[in-house]
Amino acid sequence: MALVMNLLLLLFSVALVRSDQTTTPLKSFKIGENVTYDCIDIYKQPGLDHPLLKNHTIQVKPSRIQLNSQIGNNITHKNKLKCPDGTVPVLRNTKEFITNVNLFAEKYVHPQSADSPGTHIAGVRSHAGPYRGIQAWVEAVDLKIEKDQASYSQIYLGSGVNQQINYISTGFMINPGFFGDGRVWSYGFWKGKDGKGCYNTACSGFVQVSRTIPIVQPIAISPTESSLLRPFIHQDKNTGNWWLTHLGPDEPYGDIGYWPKELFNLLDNGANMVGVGGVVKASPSGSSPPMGKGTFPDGGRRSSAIFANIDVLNSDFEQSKINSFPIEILVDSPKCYGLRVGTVKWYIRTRLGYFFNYGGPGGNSCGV
Ligand SMILES: *[C@@H]1O[C@H](CO)[C@@H](O)[C@H](O)[C@H]1NC(C)=O
Ligand SMILES: *[C@@H]1O[C@H](CO)[C@@H](O)[C@H](O)[C@H]1NC(C)=O
Ligand SMILES: CC(=O)N[C@H]1CO[C@H](CO)[C@@H](O)[C@@H]1O
Repeated sequence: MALVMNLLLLLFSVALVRSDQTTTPLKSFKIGENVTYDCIDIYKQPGLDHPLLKNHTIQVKPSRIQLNSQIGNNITHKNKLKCPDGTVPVLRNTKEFITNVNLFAEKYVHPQSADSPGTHIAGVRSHAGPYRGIQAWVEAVDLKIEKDQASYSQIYLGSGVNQQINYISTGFMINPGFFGDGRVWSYGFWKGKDGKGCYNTACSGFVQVSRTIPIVQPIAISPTESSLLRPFIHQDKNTGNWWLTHLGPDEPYGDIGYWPKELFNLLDNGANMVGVGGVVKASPSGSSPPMGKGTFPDGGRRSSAIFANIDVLNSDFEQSKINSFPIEILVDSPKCYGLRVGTVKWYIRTRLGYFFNYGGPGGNSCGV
Protein backbone atom coordinates (compact mmCIF):
# COMPACT_ATOMS: atom_id res chain seq x y z
CA MET A 1 0.00 0.00 0.00
CA ALA A 2 2.71 2.46 1.02
CA LEU A 3 4.65 1.63 -2.12
CA VAL A 4 1.64 2.22 -4.32
CA MET A 5 1.09 5.57 -2.67
CA ASN A 6 4.69 6.53 -3.21
CA LEU A 7 4.54 5.64 -6.86
CA LEU A 8 1.36 7.61 -7.28
CA LEU A 9 2.91 10.62 -5.62
CA LEU A 10 5.87 10.41 -7.93
CA LEU A 11 3.71 10.20 -11.02
CA PHE A 12 1.65 13.02 -9.70
CA SER A 13 4.56 15.36 -9.22
CA VAL A 14 5.88 14.66 -12.71
CA ALA A 15 2.47 15.31 -14.20
CA LEU A 16 2.25 18.61 -12.36
CA VAL A 17 5.54 19.81 -13.74
CA ARG A 18 4.44 18.99 -17.25
CA SER A 19 1.03 20.54 -17.02
CA ASP A 20 2.43 23.71 -15.53
CA GLN A 21 4.58 24.21 -18.54
CA THR A 22 1.54 24.74 -20.65
CA THR A 23 0.79 27.93 -18.67
CA THR A 24 2.05 30.94 -20.55
CA PRO A 25 5.22 32.38 -19.07
CA LEU A 26 5.51 36.14 -18.84
CA LYS A 27 8.79 36.08 -20.67
CA SER A 28 11.28 33.46 -21.85
CA PHE A 29 15.03 33.41 -22.32
CA LYS A 30 16.60 31.03 -24.77
CA ILE A 31 20.28 30.87 -23.92
CA GLY A 32 21.22 28.00 -26.21
CA GLU A 33 19.85 25.07 -28.14
CA ASN A 34 17.51 23.15 -25.81
CA VAL A 35 18.12 25.60 -22.97
CA THR A 36 15.17 27.88 -22.33
CA TYR A 37 14.08 29.55 -19.10
CA ASP A 38 10.50 30.65 -18.58
CA CYS A 39 9.75 33.50 -16.20
CA ILE A 40 6.93 32.14 -14.04
CA ASP A 41 4.92 33.99 -11.40
CA ILE A 42 6.83 33.31 -8.16
CA TYR A 43 3.61 32.17 -6.44
CA LYS A 44 2.70 29.81 -9.28
CA GLN A 45 6.08 28.19 -9.81
CA PRO A 46 5.99 24.40 -10.24
CA GLY A 47 8.21 23.94 -7.17
CA LEU A 48 5.24 24.79 -4.96
CA ASP A 49 3.07 21.98 -6.34
CA HIS A 50 4.59 19.51 -3.88
CA PRO A 51 1.89 17.91 -1.69
CA LEU A 52 3.87 18.79 1.47
CA LEU A 53 3.81 22.47 0.51
CA LYS A 54 0.05 22.95 0.45
CA ASN A 55 0.21 25.40 3.35
CA HIS A 56 3.63 26.85 2.62
CA THR A 57 4.16 30.60 2.74
CA ILE A 58 6.95 31.78 0.45
CA GLN A 59 9.96 33.30 2.15
CA VAL A 60 11.30 35.92 -0.23
CA LYS A 61 14.57 36.64 1.62
CA PRO A 62 16.64 34.66 4.11
CA SER A 63 17.11 36.06 7.62
CA ARG A 64 20.58 37.49 7.27
CA ILE A 65 23.34 35.93 9.31
CA GLN A 66 26.79 37.39 9.85
CA LEU A 67 29.43 35.82 7.64
CA ASN A 68 33.13 36.59 7.62
CA SER A 69 33.91 38.87 4.74
CA GLN A 70 34.50 36.70 1.77
CA ILE A 71 34.97 37.67 -1.81
CA GLY A 72 32.57 35.58 -3.76
CA ASN A 73 32.34 33.92 -7.11
CA ASN A 74 35.04 34.06 -9.66
CA ILE A 75 32.50 33.13 -12.25
CA THR A 76 30.09 35.81 -13.22
CA HIS A 77 26.76 34.51 -14.29
CA LYS A 78 26.95 35.71 -17.85
CA ASN A 79 23.62 34.54 -19.13
CA LYS A 80 21.99 37.92 -18.61
CA LEU A 81 18.83 36.35 -17.40
CA LYS A 82 16.58 38.83 -15.74
CA CYS A 83 13.00 37.92 -15.14
CA PRO A 84 10.41 40.67 -14.62
CA ASP A 85 9.40 41.65 -11.07
CA GLY A 86 7.34 38.98 -9.36
CA THR A 87 8.58 36.17 -11.63
CA VAL A 88 11.41 33.65 -11.42
CA PRO A 89 13.34 31.72 -14.08
CA VAL A 90 12.45 28.03 -14.40
CA LEU A 91 14.34 25.80 -16.82
CA ARG A 92 11.98 24.43 -19.44
CA ASN A 93 12.26 20.69 -18.88
CA THR A 94 11.73 18.41 -21.82
CA LYS A 95 9.84 15.15 -21.30
CA GLU A 96 13.04 13.26 -21.92
CA PHE A 97 14.88 15.31 -19.33
CA ILE A 98 12.28 14.67 -16.65
CA THR A 99 12.29 10.94 -17.30
CA ASN A 100 16.08 10.72 -17.20
CA VAL A 101 16.35 12.81 -14.08
CA ASN A 102 13.70 10.90 -12.18
CA LEU A 103 15.27 7.56 -13.04
CA PHE A 104 18.65 8.86 -12.00
CA ALA A 105 17.35 10.30 -8.72
CA GLU A 106 15.78 6.96 -7.78
CA LYS A 107 19.11 5.23 -8.14
CA TYR A 108 20.98 8.04 -6.42
CA VAL A 109 21.07 6.34 -3.05
CA HIS A 110 23.79 8.13 -1.21
CA PRO A 111 26.47 9.70 -3.36
CA GLN A 112 28.98 10.06 -0.56
CA SER A 113 29.02 6.45 0.50
CA ALA A 114 29.91 4.86 -2.85
CA ASP A 115 27.25 2.22 -2.15
CA SER A 116 25.82 2.08 -5.60
CA PRO A 117 27.78 0.20 -8.25
CA GLY A 118 30.07 2.29 -10.38
CA THR A 119 30.08 5.26 -7.98
CA HIS A 120 33.44 6.52 -6.77
CA ILE A 121 34.27 9.36 -4.42
CA ALA A 122 37.15 11.48 -3.17
CA GLY A 123 36.23 13.91 -0.44
CA VAL A 124 36.08 14.86 3.21
CA ARG A 125 33.18 14.55 5.59
CA SER A 126 32.41 15.46 9.18
CA HIS A 127 29.89 13.71 11.41
CA ALA A 128 30.08 16.00 14.42
CA GLY A 129 26.84 17.90 13.87
CA PRO A 130 24.44 19.50 14.21
CA TYR A 131 25.49 21.82 11.43
CA ARG A 132 23.44 24.69 10.09
CA GLY A 133 25.34 25.15 6.86
CA ILE A 134 28.35 24.58 4.64
CA GLN A 135 30.20 26.67 2.06
CA ALA A 136 33.33 26.19 -0.03
CA TRP A 137 35.12 27.35 -3.13
CA VAL A 138 34.32 24.75 -5.77
CA GLU A 139 36.16 24.58 -9.05
CA ALA A 140 34.30 24.10 -12.33
CA VAL A 141 36.32 22.24 -14.96
CA ASP A 142 35.54 21.16 -18.50
CA LEU A 143 36.07 17.41 -18.79
CA LYS A 144 35.37 14.88 -21.46
CA ILE A 145 32.57 12.70 -20.05
CA GLU A 146 30.88 9.96 -22.07
CA LYS A 147 27.12 9.94 -22.60
CA ASP A 148 26.48 7.31 -19.94
CA GLN A 149 28.87 8.67 -17.30
CA ALA A 150 28.68 11.56 -14.85
CA SER A 151 31.17 13.61 -12.86
CA TYR A 152 30.27 15.97 -9.98
CA SER A 153 31.92 18.38 -7.60
CA GLN A 154 29.64 18.89 -4.65
CA ILE A 155 29.11 20.26 -1.17
CA TYR A 156 26.39 18.56 0.88
CA LEU A 157 24.76 18.13 4.22
CA GLY A 158 22.37 15.56 5.61
CA SER A 159 21.13 13.44 8.47
CA GLY A 160 20.62 9.71 8.60
CA VAL A 161 18.66 7.61 11.09
CA ASN A 162 18.28 3.88 10.54
CA GLN A 163 17.43 3.47 6.88
CA GLN A 164 16.17 7.01 6.48
CA ILE A 165 18.18 9.86 5.07
CA ASN A 166 17.57 13.54 4.46
CA TYR A 167 20.07 15.11 2.14
CA ILE A 168 20.85 18.34 0.26
CA SER A 169 23.69 18.90 -2.17
CA THR A 170 24.85 21.48 -4.68
CA GLY A 171 27.81 22.22 -6.92
CA PHE A 172 28.64 21.38 -10.51
CA MET A 173 27.96 18.36 -12.68
CA ILE A 174 28.76 17.16 -16.14
CA ASN A 175 26.03 14.70 -16.97
CA PRO A 176 25.25 14.30 -20.67
CA GLY A 177 22.48 11.80 -19.88
CA PHE A 178 20.55 14.57 -18.15
CA PHE A 179 21.25 17.64 -20.14
CA GLY A 180 21.94 16.23 -23.57
CA ASP A 181 25.26 18.06 -23.60
CA GLY A 182 28.73 17.74 -22.10
CA ARG A 183 28.78 21.17 -20.47
CA VAL A 184 29.31 21.96 -16.80
CA TRP A 185 26.04 22.81 -15.07
CA SER A 186 25.30 24.14 -11.62
CA TYR A 187 22.71 22.03 -9.81
CA GLY A 188 20.90 21.31 -6.56
CA PHE A 189 19.62 17.97 -5.26
CA TRP A 190 17.49 16.97 -2.29
CA LYS A 191 16.05 13.85 -0.72
CA GLY A 192 13.41 14.31 1.96
CA LYS A 193 10.87 12.73 4.27
CA ASP A 194 9.73 9.77 2.24
CA GLY A 195 13.09 9.03 0.61
CA LYS A 196 11.99 11.01 -2.42
CA GLY A 197 13.44 14.06 -3.96
CA CYS A 198 15.12 15.17 -7.10
CA TYR A 199 17.39 17.46 -9.02
CA ASN A 200 16.82 21.13 -9.60
CA THR A 201 13.27 21.78 -10.71
CA ALA A 202 12.66 18.43 -12.43
CA CYS A 203 10.08 17.77 -9.73
CA SER A 204 8.43 20.09 -7.23
CA GLY A 205 10.00 21.06 -3.89
CA PHE A 206 12.62 23.73 -4.55
CA VAL A 207 11.36 27.31 -4.32
CA GLN A 208 13.20 29.68 -6.65
CA VAL A 209 13.33 33.32 -5.51
CA SER A 210 16.18 34.90 -7.49
CA ARG A 211 15.09 36.61 -10.68
CA THR A 212 18.56 36.31 -12.18
CA ILE A 213 20.28 33.11 -11.00
CA PRO A 214 18.38 29.87 -11.66
CA ILE A 215 19.29 26.83 -9.53
CA VAL A 216 20.40 25.02 -12.68
CA GLN A 217 22.37 26.62 -15.48
CA PRO A 218 25.31 25.97 -17.79
CA ILE A 219 28.53 27.56 -16.55
CA ALA A 220 30.91 29.40 -18.87
CA ILE A 221 34.38 28.07 -18.10
CA SER A 222 37.43 30.20 -18.72
CA PRO A 223 40.11 28.26 -20.59
CA THR A 224 42.90 30.14 -18.81
CA GLU A 225 41.70 30.98 -15.28
CA SER A 226 40.40 28.76 -12.51
CA SER A 227 36.63 29.01 -12.51
CA LEU A 228 35.56 29.13 -8.89
CA LEU A 229 32.16 29.42 -7.36
CA ARG A 230 31.30 29.70 -3.68
CA PRO A 231 28.01 27.92 -3.05
CA PHE A 232 26.52 28.07 0.44
CA ILE A 233 23.71 25.92 1.84
CA HIS A 234 22.33 27.03 5.18
CA GLN A 235 19.33 26.73 7.41
CA ASP A 236 17.35 29.88 8.04
CA LYS A 237 17.44 30.87 11.70
CA ASN A 238 13.83 31.94 11.82
CA THR A 239 11.99 29.70 9.37
CA GLY A 240 14.07 26.49 9.33
CA ASN A 241 14.09 26.47 5.50
CA TRP A 242 17.32 25.47 3.74
CA TRP A 243 18.69 28.26 1.52
CA LEU A 244 20.95 27.96 -1.48
CA THR A 245 23.17 31.01 -2.06
CA HIS A 246 26.03 31.79 -4.40
CA LEU A 247 28.23 34.10 -2.35
CA GLY A 248 29.48 36.62 -4.80
CA PRO A 249 29.24 39.88 -6.62
CA ASP A 250 26.11 39.03 -8.55
CA GLU A 251 23.50 40.20 -6.14
CA PRO A 252 25.65 41.06 -3.13
CA TYR A 253 24.52 37.68 -1.93
CA GLY A 254 23.04 35.59 -4.72
CA ASP A 255 20.18 34.03 -2.82
CA ILE A 256 18.85 31.58 -5.35
CA GLY A 257 16.04 30.00 -3.39
CA TYR A 258 15.40 27.34 -0.78
CA TRP A 259 14.14 23.88 0.07
CA PRO A 260 11.26 24.37 2.53
CA LYS A 261 11.57 22.68 5.93
CA GLU A 262 8.31 20.81 5.27
CA LEU A 263 10.17 18.53 2.85
CA PHE A 264 12.37 17.07 5.59
CA ASN A 265 11.90 15.20 8.86
CA LEU A 266 15.52 14.84 10.04
CA LEU A 267 16.85 18.36 9.50
CA ASP A 268 14.72 20.45 11.87
CA ASN A 269 17.61 21.17 14.23
CA GLY A 270 20.40 21.07 11.68
CA ALA A 271 22.18 18.29 9.81
CA ASN A 272 24.42 15.76 11.54
CA MET A 273 26.81 15.42 8.61
CA VAL A 274 28.50 17.76 6.12
CA GLY A 275 30.99 17.11 3.37
CA VAL A 276 32.57 18.13 0.09
CA GLY A 277 34.16 16.16 -2.70
CA GLY A 278 34.16 14.72 -6.17
CA VAL A 279 31.75 11.97 -7.20
CA VAL A 280 31.72 10.00 -10.44
CA LYS A 281 29.38 7.49 -11.97
CA ALA A 282 30.86 4.89 -14.33
CA SER A 283 29.14 3.73 -17.48
CA PRO A 284 27.37 0.33 -17.28
CA SER A 285 30.34 -1.18 -19.15
CA GLY A 286 32.52 -0.24 -16.15
CA SER A 287 34.45 2.66 -17.61
CA SER A 288 34.92 5.39 -14.98
CA PRO A 289 35.10 9.03 -16.06
CA PRO A 290 37.71 11.57 -14.99
CA MET A 291 37.14 13.45 -11.72
CA GLY A 292 38.22 17.00 -10.82
CA LYS A 293 40.65 18.08 -13.53
CA GLY A 294 41.29 14.47 -14.54
CA THR A 295 44.69 14.56 -12.83
CA PHE A 296 45.89 13.05 -9.55
CA PRO A 297 46.64 15.51 -6.75
CA ASP A 298 50.36 14.93 -6.85
CA GLY A 299 51.58 18.10 -8.52
CA GLY A 300 51.26 21.79 -7.72
CA ARG A 301 47.97 22.94 -6.25
CA ARG A 302 46.80 24.31 -9.59
CA SER A 303 47.50 21.10 -11.45
CA SER A 304 44.53 19.26 -9.97
CA ALA A 305 41.09 20.46 -8.93
CA ILE A 306 40.58 22.15 -5.58
CA PHE A 307 38.03 22.70 -2.83
CA ALA A 308 39.13 25.65 -0.71
CA ASN A 309 38.16 27.65 2.38
CA ILE A 310 35.68 25.00 3.45
CA ASP A 311 33.57 26.47 6.24
CA VAL A 312 30.59 25.23 8.21
CA LEU A 313 27.98 26.87 10.42
CA ASN A 314 27.79 25.22 13.84
CA SER A 315 24.59 24.61 15.81
CA ASP A 316 24.63 28.28 16.90
CA PHE A 317 24.96 29.48 13.29
CA GLU A 318 28.57 30.52 13.84
CA GLN A 319 31.03 30.17 10.99
CA SER A 320 34.14 28.03 11.45
CA LYS A 321 36.54 25.99 9.37
CA ILE A 322 35.41 22.44 8.73
CA ASN A 323 38.61 21.11 10.34
CA SER A 324 37.69 22.63 13.68
CA PHE A 325 35.60 19.43 13.79
CA PRO A 326 36.81 15.86 13.38
CA ILE A 327 36.94 15.01 9.69
CA GLU A 328 37.16 11.79 7.73
CA ILE A 329 38.83 11.41 4.37
CA LEU A 330 36.91 9.29 1.91
CA VAL A 331 38.69 7.82 -1.09
CA ASP A 332 37.24 4.51 -2.26
CA SER A 333 39.30 3.87 -5.41
CA PRO A 334 42.84 5.21 -4.85
CA LYS A 335 44.03 3.58 -8.08
CA CYS A 336 41.83 5.96 -10.04
CA TYR A 337 41.20 9.01 -7.82
CA GLY A 338 43.17 10.69 -5.05
CA LEU A 339 42.93 13.43 -2.43
CA ARG A 340 45.64 15.52 -0.79
CA VAL A 341 44.91 17.82 2.11
CA GLY A 342 46.52 21.26 1.75
CA THR A 343 49.64 21.69 3.79
CA VAL A 344 50.91 25.12 2.85
CA LYS A 345 49.43 28.20 4.42
CA TRP A 346 47.58 29.31 1.39
CA TYR A 347 44.40 31.20 0.88
CA ILE A 348 42.26 32.35 -1.94
CA ARG A 349 42.35 36.11 -1.81
CA THR A 350 41.37 37.12 1.70
CA ARG A 351 41.18 34.39 4.24
CA LEU A 352 43.11 31.38 5.38
CA GLY A 353 41.12 28.20 5.01
CA TYR A 354 41.08 24.45 4.95
CA PHE A 355 41.53 23.13 1.42
CA PHE A 356 42.39 20.01 -0.53
CA ASN A 357 43.22 18.89 -4.05
CA TYR A 358 41.44 15.89 -5.51
CA GLY A 359 40.65 13.98 -8.68
CA GLY A 360 42.06 11.49 -11.12
CA PRO A 361 41.80 10.08 -14.61
CA GLY A 362 39.36 7.20 -13.99
CA GLY A 363 39.61 4.29 -16.38
CA ASN A 364 38.51 0.69 -16.76
CA SER A 365 39.87 -0.81 -13.55
CA CYS A 366 38.50 1.44 -10.79
CA GLY A 367 36.47 -1.37 -9.23
CA VAL A 368 32.76 -1.37 -8.53
C1 LIG B 1 -2.61 22.20 5.72
O1 LIG B 1 -3.47 22.76 6.66
C2 LIG B 1 -4.65 22.01 6.89
C3 LIG B 1 -5.56 22.82 7.83
O2 LIG B 1 -4.85 23.27 8.95
C4 LIG B 1 -4.27 20.65 7.48
O3 LIG B 1 -5.42 19.86 7.69
C5 LIG B 1 -3.33 19.94 6.48
O4 LIG B 1 -2.87 18.72 7.04
C6 LIG B 1 -2.16 20.81 6.15
N1 LIG B 1 -1.39 20.16 5.06
C7 LIG B 1 -0.08 20.06 5.07
C8 LIG B 1 0.54 19.35 3.92
O5 LIG B 1 0.62 20.51 5.96
C1 LIG C 1 18.46 19.23 -28.56
O1 LIG C 1 17.46 18.24 -28.38
C2 LIG C 1 17.27 17.41 -29.50
C3 LIG C 1 16.11 16.48 -29.19
O2 LIG C 1 16.29 15.82 -27.96
C4 LIG C 1 18.56 16.66 -29.82
O3 LIG C 1 18.40 15.86 -30.95
C5 LIG C 1 19.70 17.65 -30.03
O4 LIG C 1 20.92 16.97 -30.21
C6 LIG C 1 19.81 18.60 -28.85
N1 LIG C 1 20.83 19.60 -29.08
C7 LIG C 1 21.85 19.82 -28.22
C8 LIG C 1 22.81 20.89 -28.60
O5 LIG C 1 21.99 19.19 -27.20
C1 LIG D 1 41.60 32.02 -8.13
C2 LIG D 1 41.23 33.27 -8.82
O1 LIG D 1 40.96 34.25 -8.19
N1 LIG D 1 41.21 33.24 -10.16
C3 LIG D 1 40.88 34.34 -11.05
C4 LIG D 1 39.50 34.93 -10.83
O2 LIG D 1 39.22 35.94 -11.75
C5 LIG D 1 40.12 37.03 -11.76
C6 LIG D 1 39.63 38.06 -12.77
O3 LIG D 1 39.25 37.44 -13.97
C7 LIG D 1 41.55 36.53 -12.04
O4 LIG D 1 42.47 37.57 -11.98
C8 LIG D 1 41.94 35.45 -11.03
O5 LIG D 1 43.20 34.92 -11.30
